[in-house]
Parts: sequence; C-alpha cells; structure tokens
Amino acid sequence: MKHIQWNRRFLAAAVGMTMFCTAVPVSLFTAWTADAADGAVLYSADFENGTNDFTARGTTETFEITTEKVHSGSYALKVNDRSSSWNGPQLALDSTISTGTEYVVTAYATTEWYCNSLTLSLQYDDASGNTTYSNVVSQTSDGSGWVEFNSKISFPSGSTNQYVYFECSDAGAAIYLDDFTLSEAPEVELEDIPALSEVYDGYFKIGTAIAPSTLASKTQMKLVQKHFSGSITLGNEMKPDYVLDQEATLAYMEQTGDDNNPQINLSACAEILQYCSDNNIPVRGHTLIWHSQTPDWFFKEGFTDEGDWVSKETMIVRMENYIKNYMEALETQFPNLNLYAFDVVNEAWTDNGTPREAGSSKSEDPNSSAWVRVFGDNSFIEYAFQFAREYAPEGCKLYYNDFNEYMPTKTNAIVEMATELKEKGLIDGIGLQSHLDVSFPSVSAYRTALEKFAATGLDIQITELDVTTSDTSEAGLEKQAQYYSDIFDAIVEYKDSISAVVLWGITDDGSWRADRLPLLFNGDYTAKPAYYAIIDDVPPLGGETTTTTTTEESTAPAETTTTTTEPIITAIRGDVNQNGKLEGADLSLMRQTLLTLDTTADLSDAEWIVLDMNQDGMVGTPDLVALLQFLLGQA
Ligand code: 9MR
Repeated sequence: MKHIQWNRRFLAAAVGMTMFCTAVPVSLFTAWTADAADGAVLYSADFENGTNDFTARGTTETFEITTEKVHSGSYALKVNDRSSSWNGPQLALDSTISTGTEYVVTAYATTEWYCNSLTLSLQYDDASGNTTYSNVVSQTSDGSGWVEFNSKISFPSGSTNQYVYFECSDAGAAIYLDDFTLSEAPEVELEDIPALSEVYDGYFKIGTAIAPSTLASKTQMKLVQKHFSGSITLGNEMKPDYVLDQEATLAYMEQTGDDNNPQINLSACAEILQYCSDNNIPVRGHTLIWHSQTPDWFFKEGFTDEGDWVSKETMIVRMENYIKNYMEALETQFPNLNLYAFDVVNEAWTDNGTPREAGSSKSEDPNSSAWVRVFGDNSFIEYAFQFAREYAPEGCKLYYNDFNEYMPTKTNAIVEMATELKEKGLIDGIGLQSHLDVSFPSVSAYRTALEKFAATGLDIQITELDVTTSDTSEAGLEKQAQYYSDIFDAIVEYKDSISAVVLWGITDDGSWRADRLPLLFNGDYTAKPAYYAIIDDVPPLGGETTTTTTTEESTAPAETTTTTTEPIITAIRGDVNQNGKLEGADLSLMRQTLLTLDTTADLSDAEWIVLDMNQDGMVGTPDLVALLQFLLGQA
C-alpha cells in the first residue's frame, strides 16, 4: 500500500507554538491584583513578611515564617502541629476567582523525612451546596528537597466557597510552603498543524472525552473545536451515579406512592450538553447500565442503602422508568442536542466471556455487579436494549461497550450477544473502548478483533482510545507513535464498519492514566509524535480499485494521472499539509521542508508530487516560487 509518508521532522520543524503568557513579576509582598489580564498573576506569596492570607484547615495547626527550610529569599511558611492528614495551609479564593475559568497554581512545598506525599487539593460547595474536595495532584516528598507544584485548576459553575490547600500523608509532619502563585491560565495559540477531523474526514468522526473542567480551559476547547468536534463523550457526568437523584426519587415516592420510579438530575452534565447543543457537536451518551458508578440504593427496597435487594421483576420496572425518565429529560432539556449514540450497556462480560460475579458498588470486589446480583445472570442486557430502543430519541444509535475487547474469549462472547440482539433489531453497534498499551495487545490481535466485530454487520465505534507507555523518554514516545500508527492502520482498514474514533481525553496531563502519557497532545498543548504518526500515513479514500484520476475538478494545479492496482495517490501539488487545499500554511511548510531536506533520494512518489510544484522534475526553490505565484494568483 502506498502512503504519503511525511517525515514528522518536516512538520514539527515547520510549526511554532506561541505562548501568550504575560510575564508579570511576582511581587515581593503578598498581593491580590485587581482586573488581572489573561495569564497574569492574581496572587503571590513569598512569606518574606508574614504568613499572608493562608489559614489553617484544622484547629490545631500553628503558623510561622521560618528559616529552617527556604526555597527562595530568607523565609518560608511552616505549618506545624497538624493532627490529621488533611490539616495544612489553605487559601480562600472565592472573592477573587470566577467559576468556569482555568487558573494555574505554582508553589514549592516540602515536609519531614517520615512523610510520603504532599497533595495539592481543592474544596468548594457545588451548585447544590454540597461541599466537595478534590485532589489535584499528589507528589512524593520525603522532606529532602522542595517539590514543585504547577497545576491547572478550575471550579465548576455555580460553585462557591472555593479553597486551594496543601495536605500531607503524615498527620504529624510539618508542611513548608514557599513561592506560591495563582494566575489565570494563559490562552495558548494552537500549532498550525492539520486538524484530525479534517485528516479523517470521510473516514469516521474523530472525537474525545471531556469534563466540565475542560470547558474552563480556552486552549483545551480550541483543541476540541479543531481536532475533536466530530464527537464528544462526557468522561463521567452522564453515568448512573451522576444522573440518578436519590433525594428527588424519595420525594417522588413520598408524593406519588410509586416506589419504583428513579428520578433524573442532569445538572452535572448540563453545561457540556448545552455547549454541544449550541455548537452542534454530536454527543455519545456514556453510559446507561453499568456495574460500576451505580449506587446500591437504586437496587434496594425504598431506594435506601439499608433496604433489601429488590426482585428481578421490580428491577425491570425500575430500569424501564430510569431509561424513560433519562431520555425524556435529555429531550426536554436539550431539544436541539445531537445525541447520536448511547452506550446502553457497559462492561458486562469478563475477559473469560462469562457474566460478572454478583456483587454491589459497596462490595470488596469493585468488578462485581449488582445487576447480576438482582437478575442472577446477564439477562438484564436485553431488557436494557429493549427500553433504550423504545425511549431513545430518533437517530440515537445503541451500542454495547467494553474494554479488553480484543481478548479472544471476550470478543466471542460480545459477538454472540450482539448477533442475537441484532437479530431482534435491538442493537446498532459495538463500542471498543481500546485502552491499550504499547506492549499489549499486539496490533494483529487488535486487528483480529476488528475483523470479528465487523463481521457481525454492526457499526463499530472506537470509544475510549488511549495508549499508555511506561517508557516516557523520547524513544518511548516514538515507540508509542509507531504503535498508534499501526493501530490506526488497522482501524482505517475497517473504516467501512467504523463510524467514530474517540480518544479518552485531550492532553496527557488530564488523562486518567496521566503518568503513562497515553494521549496525542502534551500538557502544553503541543502535538506528540503519536499525533504526527496518525496523520502521516492516511491512505487516500476510495483507492482500493483501479481508477484513473483526472485533474478536472481540482482547484489546485496539476494532480497526477495514474493507473494502478495500488490505491491511487491523490496528493495535490503544493498541498504540503495535505488538507486538500493550497494556502499560506503550505508555503511556510514547503519552505521549512526544503530547508531541512538533505537529499531527494528518499522522497516517496507522493512527496514528489507535493513538492515538485512546477513539475520540472526537481525539488527546490523554484517550487516555492511557483506555489507563491499560485497563491498570489488566487488572492
Ligand atoms: O475516565 C473516567 C475516570 O475519570 C473515572 O474516575 C472512572 C471511574 O469509573 O471512569 C473513567 O472512565 C471509564 C469509562 O467510563 C469506562 N471505561 C473505562 C474508563 C476508564 O476507567
């Protein structure tokens, strides 16, 4: 197969990223600055003149400025006499920050030799008034040096009483803090590189998973709009534990006497759904029925944790009401939302192709299932699809979704189940989560699974793609890029059966597996080798048959005319970034490419076509001039 094999070096060298980061000197004194611009420091504390605005979280802590351990200057803050691990210095932010905005906290902290970790955390009251704590990042600290914190934080809209604080795993250890700053996150200009959605236009939708905090980051949202606007999944907020509202369910029961009618609350997902609705971004619902992130009270008499488990018959009624209410709430509250897909059942089969063990969300075994406990087996799956078929909005396709989908016994169990559901007209597709690692599974095992799933005739979606690597060196990231490229080759092979490829996140630092860098973009929003690898070798669409191309419909100058049994090369002269049109970006990419090109000996046919703009059989400056002339003529 002939691919356009761009050397990543060319593209990487050709694009520059500009950080619009306003350099504001950190004041020697503590100061809240008013009307801070994008990227500006809002607050800084170097503890040279006192303990500043930090207060104690607990009741026993003592605060002093110390010379014992200092990161810079003469003093640092020492918080001693802590009596719980969560005790430590906190800073109230509520009068200074806005919700729905991203901030950056930087600080240096240390502790004592007998402590293991230091954690930066947030506290706030959510829109319903519930106090929420969230750990932003934990770092190992044995007190021998200063640990640097540099984290993006944000608070959900509607929240109040926001704090940022530091805690330490050992209650007895002192916490030392120095050089603390809080800034508005700078908006970063995106690299001028091809949009994934355009590269795969005509193949399948390219999407990602986001969280409410993603909305707060202007730069993340620019990445979403540019690369991933084909499909959005909410990483958590459409799961049963977020949408099932126990209080409203109990109130409804009290009011109506109906003790099997779970009530729905979409407040956690509302902001993202509204965004997708306003911006016409298709949404994958994730997920209706799952053993995990589903509260036990849903399965209990009287909808309380203390009740007995209900019967299968009762649970069928509850399941129907739950799905009906959920779909109705979505349709009523988001009438213009393009809810094009829903994971009706998630992760019901074990790797051995058997149902999960009977259990509960509170049991020791987090892999066990309350659905199996109540139904006795996996028969709940068919009921779920029946109800979803009945109540899902028109155009919403129904999927079964699972991980380790390439383990042969599991693949077979899913295929068998899906085939039966298909015969009954209940299912539209299979979701392959695809949480992969560079060393497992092999690309051929993944391809075999794709082949088996495609053979069912159902649609396939890659729903949660990420690829971890334990080797985070440059070489490790190159290996990861190669694996991504091979997996995408397999996915492209089955493109006729695949309607969407969804990454499980955008930048590595926001991933659920952040330490093993599984995504396509770095924390600073630059593209990783893995990104370049998957845009590198995208074969032309419709190239499987012997065809002759002509140049008639092209707005650009001469394309190739070729007859071949290989896929046709549809490269366009001068279209260096391969986005199907000639533009200024191609000019600068061509210039950079020519500057870094040592020899033309290794150029592929497609590269020749793209670079030899004036068709004189040579690649050089005259081609640059020809491209410039073409662009000027167009203007
Ligand atoms: O990405 C999700 C993470 O933030 C949650 O902590 C976790 C809790 O269950 O769920 C993650 O998403 C999972 C998805 O819903 C189903 N497939 C596996 C994903 C990763 O755990």
